[in-house]
Amino acid sequence: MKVVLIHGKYFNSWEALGLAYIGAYLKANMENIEIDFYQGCFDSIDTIISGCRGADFVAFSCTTPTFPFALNVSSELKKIFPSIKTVVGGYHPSAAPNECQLDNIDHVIIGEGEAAMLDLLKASQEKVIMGRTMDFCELPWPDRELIKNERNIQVAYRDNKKRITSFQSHRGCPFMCKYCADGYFKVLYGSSKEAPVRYRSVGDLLDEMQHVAKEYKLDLMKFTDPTWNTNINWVKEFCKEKIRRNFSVPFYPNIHAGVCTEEMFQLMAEANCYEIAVGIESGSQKILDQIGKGTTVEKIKNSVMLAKKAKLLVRGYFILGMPEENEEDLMQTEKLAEELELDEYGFTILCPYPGTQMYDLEKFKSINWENADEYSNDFWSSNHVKNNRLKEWQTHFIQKFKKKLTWHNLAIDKHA
Ligand code: B12
Repeated sequence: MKVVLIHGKYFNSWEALGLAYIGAYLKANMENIEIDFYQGCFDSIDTIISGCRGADFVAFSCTTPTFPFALNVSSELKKIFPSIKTVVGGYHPSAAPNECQLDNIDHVIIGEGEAAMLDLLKASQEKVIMGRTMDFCELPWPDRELIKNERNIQVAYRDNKKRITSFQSHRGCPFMCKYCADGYFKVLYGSSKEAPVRYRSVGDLLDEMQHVAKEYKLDLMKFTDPTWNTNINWVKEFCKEKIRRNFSVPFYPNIHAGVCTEEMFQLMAEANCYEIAVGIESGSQKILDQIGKGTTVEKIKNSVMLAKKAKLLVRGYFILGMPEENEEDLMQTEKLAEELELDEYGFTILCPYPGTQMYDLEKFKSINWENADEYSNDFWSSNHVKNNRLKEWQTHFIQKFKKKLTWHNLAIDKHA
């Protein structure tokens, strides 16, 4: 059987880790399977289509912005190879399965894709398939050769002068943030809102990291986990084991400010954590409470102070335009941003992607999601602040923190 896995077209220094897991799982559990991989930001549509010749299944990994690409390629494919079965999976199909049941899509998979893909290849004829949660002990390491990880590392090197790639340390998120598809609705887990958090064993994760760091000569390791420190004991165990192994390649995780201690940051620094990224979102306690962030302004201040004390670099992300946000809340965000004196700043405007509590199918029917995002968002307004005013605020923040912007905000600034 021939299967082709396709990752969307999106500027990308991040590898298609989800497809690398699926590819590895299929190879481990099926005999006589040939798997190819293409990624829209590196491979032309012609290359992808000719690579699909002879395929039984062509499966696309889709976020909302990359779903139109999948639709386009599958329509082209069906014209040339009508017998190929097309499959979509990932966050967009999981969040909006009904909107994905279209003419040129044969199967829609909701949730984690490894076991569901295997079932589909072996027998299932269902149009919509519900994936099951996977335990790390049944998952082989992601197949980085299959997904041509070196290409992504080269993009990272071009942009940062560092060879960087990412790892997954756990699945599921215990937080309930309303603006995140992994938070309030937990879209990979159906409507049950139950997302059992599964941690990888520290030993297995570090084995993979050491292997990949050596094989790909990494300078820095990132994590795909939207929040890396959901369990302080796990973090401490990871750091202690990394130190014990004398494994010195630096790492860079996303940190939730509500779950930090001085000891945790000190250990992270000792384990060679290079920088942390913190989703601060807002300086207004009212807004933090409304979005279900699970932390307080005081905890944010304290955690940033402790991280700096441990000599970690701190990047902070802020989201403007939460539903109940008003001018006063935005002023509080500005005050907090100044006070924290971060090393890097990112300022976005809320984007109500499917799977977030702010998504409204009727209201956002005409949005072209390929171009709409939180960095240059032309349509979202809070209940009190109109879109053009939110954009003024974003420009104001960008100007104010000009010397310390993340690359994505810098790119907008250059085009302004
Ligand atoms: C790391 C990350 C990124 C990286 C890129 C990751 C990549 N490889 O492309 C960066 C920082 C660049 C990024 C950018 C963006 N991201 Co992002 N990102 C994430 C994050 C934190 C982790 C994704 C990840 O790698 N997970 C680990 C891998 C192993 O799992 P996975 O990819 O989810 O794959 C599993 C399942 O989804 C499923 N699956 C995936 N593909 C397929 C395909 C098939 C056929 C099947 C059957 C199953 C399947 O099975 C996999 C294995 O179990 C998620 C949130 C999260 N908690 O996961 C948001 C998330 C996916 N991102 C999101 C968004 C919106 C974006 C951006 C649009 C933001 C922006 N404007 O910049 C872009 C779009 C990027 C894109 N490629 O489409 C949203 C998607 C919501 C939606 N409705 O689509 C998420 C859910 C966060 C959120 N805000 O809610 N992102």
